[in-house]
Amino acid sequence: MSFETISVIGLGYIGLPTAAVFATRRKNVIGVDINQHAVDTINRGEIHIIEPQLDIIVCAAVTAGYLRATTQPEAADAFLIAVPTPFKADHEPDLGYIEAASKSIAPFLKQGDLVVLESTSPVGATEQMAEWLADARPDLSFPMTHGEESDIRIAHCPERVMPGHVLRELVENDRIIGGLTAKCSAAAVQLYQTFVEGECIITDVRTAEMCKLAENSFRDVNIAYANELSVICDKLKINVWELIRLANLHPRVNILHPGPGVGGHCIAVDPWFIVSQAPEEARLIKVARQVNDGKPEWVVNKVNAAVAEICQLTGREPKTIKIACFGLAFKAGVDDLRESPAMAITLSLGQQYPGQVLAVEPHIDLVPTELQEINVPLVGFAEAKCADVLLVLVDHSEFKDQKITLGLSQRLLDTRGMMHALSLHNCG
Ligand code: SAJ
Repeated sequence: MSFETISVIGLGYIGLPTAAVFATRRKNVIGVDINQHAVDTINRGEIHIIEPQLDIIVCAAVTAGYLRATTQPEAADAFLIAVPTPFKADHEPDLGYIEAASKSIAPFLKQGDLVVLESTSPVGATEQMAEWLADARPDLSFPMTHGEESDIRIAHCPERVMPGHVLRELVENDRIIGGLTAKCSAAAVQLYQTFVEGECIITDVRTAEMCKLAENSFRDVNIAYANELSVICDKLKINVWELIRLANLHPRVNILHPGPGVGGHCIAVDPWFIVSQAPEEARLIKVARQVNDGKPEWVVNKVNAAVAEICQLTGREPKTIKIACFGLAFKAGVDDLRESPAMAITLSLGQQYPGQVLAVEPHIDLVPTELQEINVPLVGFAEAKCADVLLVLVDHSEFKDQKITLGLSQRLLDTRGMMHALSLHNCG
């Protein structure tokens, strides 16, 4: 089996780095995306997302002719599907992008091809994908009906890389590979061994799907514990950062960091896939989601209390109070605003205090449309630090070295605990 031409469907935060890494191993990579802007940008050797080092390897791969992007799928030896799996309004998983991607590649499948689902998916999604492909190609045989003798091999190999460290983790992390049959798994292992230096560990397809969901839910539950602790500490007038530092001196305790909530397209989403499939059983997982989802509102209430306090102290009207939000991204060091609690909080404050909210986001040049619509400008650190309420939402390294001397009527609300030495009012 040899995979000389590899097609990656979905050129986002996972698909593009994966395509580029295959290209650096001199594979012919066809990247497919429905977004014409992304395709054009990549074909110029540039990137449409921020990820350290990615610009360099995409540029090199495109210039050397190993990576090419297109909006229309083409024939390949292996297809990797790396499209989003969001949830619908009721938290039910939305497999619409996987369905569309499957149907778009189906006409190009030929005997011996491998199709790998990389997108984080609810249990059963890979089997569903195989059904969509089989329905579209009755002339080919699939593992569900033909087992090891099938024309097409199908596997799930969830991506597990950390935004900001994608290129290193893609190569170094172990991969969980769940094929529909042993031959499917073996084919997928061979494909990933092109660049993966970690172990490629084989399991069954449903365990592979659940493994990824369990990892992210584990983190969500642990962050929820830190977030709940921060709310309790605020009520009991205890510095949560000091508390966690001390508790973590215990050899078997490792409490994570409280924050303004949990964002990103993974940890805030994936636990719902488990809840939707086991609603009676996934009690802790569901409550953790609710605790983390409730944190932005708690932060907004802390801002309201700070505004009221400043007004009482100075006799000013609430409508004269300026609020500066430090950070919009879902976490430090990235430009990604998806499911960002910092964005949700800034939007909520911008609506409540029209014309009074400023945002600082060193990773973004253009004001996001939602903020533009409610008149929240992007400003520099120097301007923002003169606001009345300084609300730290993201622990970007760019903020860490900045000096702030708070005036008597200024309030610092530091949801990330990064400026707490300066803080007068230090909410967790
Ligand atoms: N967060 C906290 N406190 C913490 C840690 C994180 O509030 O102590 C917040 C972050 O600020 C952010 C959110 O949680 O809003 C998620 O950030 P993260 O750094 O924990 O995770 P992601 O979403 O960037 O990446 C996760 C990773 N999963 C795990 O660590 C188990 C990554 O390995 C996965 O590949 C990725 O999800 C994914 O794609 O599923």
